Amino acid sequence: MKKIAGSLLLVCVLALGACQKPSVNLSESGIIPLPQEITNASGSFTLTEASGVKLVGNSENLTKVGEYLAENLRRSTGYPIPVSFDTGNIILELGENDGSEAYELEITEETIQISSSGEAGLFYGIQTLLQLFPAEITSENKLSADWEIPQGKIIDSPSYGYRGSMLDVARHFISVEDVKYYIDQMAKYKLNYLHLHLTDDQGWRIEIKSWPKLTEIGGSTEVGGGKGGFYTQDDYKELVAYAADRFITIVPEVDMPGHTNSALASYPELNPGVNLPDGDFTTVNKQELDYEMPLKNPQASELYTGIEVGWSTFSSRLELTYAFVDSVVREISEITPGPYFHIGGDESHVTQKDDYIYFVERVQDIVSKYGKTSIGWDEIATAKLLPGNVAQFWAKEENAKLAIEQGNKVLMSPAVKAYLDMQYDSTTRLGLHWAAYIELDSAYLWEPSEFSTGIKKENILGLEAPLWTETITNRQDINYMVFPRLPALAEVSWTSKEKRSWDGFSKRVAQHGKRWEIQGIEFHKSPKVTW
Ligand code: TNX
Repeated sequence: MKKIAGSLLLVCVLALGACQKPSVNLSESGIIPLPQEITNASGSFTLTEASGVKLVGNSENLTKVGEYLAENLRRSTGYPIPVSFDTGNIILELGENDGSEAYELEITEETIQISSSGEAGLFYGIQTLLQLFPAEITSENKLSADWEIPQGKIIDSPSYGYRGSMLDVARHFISVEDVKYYIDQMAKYKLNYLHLHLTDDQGWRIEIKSWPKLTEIGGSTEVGGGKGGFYTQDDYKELVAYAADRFITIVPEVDMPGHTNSALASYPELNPGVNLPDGDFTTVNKQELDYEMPLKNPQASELYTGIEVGWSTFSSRLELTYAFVDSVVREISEITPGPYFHIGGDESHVTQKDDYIYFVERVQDIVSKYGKTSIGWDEIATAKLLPGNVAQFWAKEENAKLAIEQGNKVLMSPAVKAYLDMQYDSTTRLGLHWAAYIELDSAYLWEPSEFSTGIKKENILGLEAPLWTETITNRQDINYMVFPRLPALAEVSWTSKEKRSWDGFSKRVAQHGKRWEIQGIEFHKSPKVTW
């Protein structure tokens, strides 16, 4: 046997590469999320100095999509990889241009062809293709490797339309550069929505031109007392564009009426005040408010750098609150091409129930006036939701069910499965554990449409994995919490339940570990996986 293999090798060497050495099957290449259908064929395709990308079809962004692929191949191979409408052995073929996310990828000895009727589908086909090359393809620097991939065919499409992640840029500010890095990581796993939690008690992170103190004062600190920071509207537009080039839609969140201390610290007049019997005015506990009184002498609250939740609130019966919200929603909506505006609504523990409902209903109207659809944390379903608005299930099943009873959809982010800030186990150096310890197998082993009776597939918009940042301060921390759980959750949202298995995923994720090492990503080496 050894002898035969040896002489085969010799023949191959003599034939200068014309002979195809047996490589791993397409189905063993370690693709995450797992495609719906993989057909193996024998033989392989090899990328060479002469390879190039050929575009077929008609769309504004086709060249950009082709360049994305070429750029990702050039970096590590050092090959020129030209992109043109004339020639090339890697063909990107766009059909109708109907926005489809489904794609087909066919690899023969001579060519690679990715076909889709949507630019997004082509982009996902590209992500699959990049994962087929040896791990070295992910290197930032030129390396030499055998750039060979197995022949075969993949037919693929997503299970859920909304596949997202959230970054809390309020508790600790995250730089434009690091958000772009996160977008790049999300793109590799075919995620398509990035929710930015832009405001919270500890910080206001988005410039509002008509209320400039929000960032000047409210953006000036963060958890632990660091210097905080904020995005100018130009920064935000840059993020929106960077994400769009990777088929990711930004969902901005302004969390209210609770979680609003940074705004209340910036503008005294947003704080409750009251007319005392002696004619003096001061701030008081909201329960004692006379809502009809004009406010005098309101005091700004103090900036906050701790991690308690549920203690701040806007004044629900104060008209100025809605003038404020109107400006904020208008300015952010103007620079947000995506359909959604996230209004927060969680943990408003010091807002009276009727005030909370009144607030949510008025804010939904404002969001709709500016052409956006509201998403809110599951508590918003205690109010009357506008048609099409979405409740993001994080804690309370009964709230998700209230949304469904009203005919609205649910975005699934159950904290016990989808929260990327939960510790893996009691020894994890970062993170919280109020919901659960979430080891990789736990993050992987669930199905959104079976999580709770009463929340069925047709009620679900999709899945989102939030990363809260009370304990997370930099890119290294982010990497440690999201790798390998983000790819696990991406697979839960992309691949249909029948195709998924822990056994298969744990083998594929180990292959990705090698890629992360090449990229310098310090990930959690889950003890459940043989790395
Ligand atoms: C709960 S989840 C919160 C956040 C915290 C998070 C920490 C949600 C809607 N609210 O304010 O950051 O827990 O895990």
